[in-house]
Amino acid sequence: METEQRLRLAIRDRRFLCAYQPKVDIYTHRTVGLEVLLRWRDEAGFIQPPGEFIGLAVELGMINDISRMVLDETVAALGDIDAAFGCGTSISVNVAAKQAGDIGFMTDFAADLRATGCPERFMVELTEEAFFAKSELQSTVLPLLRGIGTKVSIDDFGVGYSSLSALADLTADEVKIDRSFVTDIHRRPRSQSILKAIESLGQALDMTIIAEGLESFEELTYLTAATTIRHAQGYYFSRPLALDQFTSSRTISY
Ligand code: G
Ligand code: G
Ligand code: MN
Ligand code: NA
Repeated sequence: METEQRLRLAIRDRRFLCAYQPKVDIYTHRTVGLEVLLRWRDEAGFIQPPGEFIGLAVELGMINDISRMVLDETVAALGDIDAAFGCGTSISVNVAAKQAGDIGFMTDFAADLRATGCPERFMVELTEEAFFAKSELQSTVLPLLRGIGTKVSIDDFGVGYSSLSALADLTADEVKIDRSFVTDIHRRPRSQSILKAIESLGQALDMTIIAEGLESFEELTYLTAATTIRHAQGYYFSRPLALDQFTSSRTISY
């Protein structure tokens, strides 16, 4: 069967599951938030990462249905999330750039967030590309989200289209430093310079800074010794896991 048809059936049958990856305070090792990362359980029972099917879903106009499913699943899991991580844990959901440019969808999505009864617990992760397109995002969507208390994060920062001056125009609560600058940061002076620049900009603009893709103790040590960055996310702390994996001793990552 063609991937398109398989994806259609997967949406119809809701064959998706959410993996959660902690955002961690690197000083206390406390989980401050969770990023929701979608997985597809295919017909053969294999778990497919979103890399390819998200792109296809965007192309085929199916991504908005998927996003609603993600939000539904996450809302249904809030009780378990609170039990595992505490009541204040924020929940980050990814929104593709193309969705962010769809004002109709974003308006509905904001209404769905509000309907959860706790929109202030959610954060929406948008890539630079979404911000770069500007359009009505800045004038309509971001104020809408801000109005209901939902936070906004700039994902994969540093590899997209925005210049540092474009960042100055943005109003976001968090900036996630792309993992390409975090990998081996302790022995890559150029990455260190870029990270420092993002750090001071983030500070000046009052955004929380989070380092993505942290995998090693050496990277962690660099962050604590040489920067003021306090939050990180990556395999060093945890892979994206099903919620029940955080509370059981068996850990199967996907
Ligand atoms: O886990 P990783 O392979 O888990 O994710 C790959 C890409 O898929 C990332 O860029 C991530 O932002 C994106 N992604 C994961 N879940 C979702 C989702 O629910 N919606 C959208 N639009 N993108 C997602
Ligand atoms: O939304 P975003 O594009 O940032 O998606 C995050 C992606 O990064 C997901 O595919 C997730 O599985 C992946 N990821 C999370 N932590 C790590 C890490 O420490 N190393 C690597 N290589 N990938 C990671
Ligand atoms: Mn993300
Ligand atoms: Na990212």
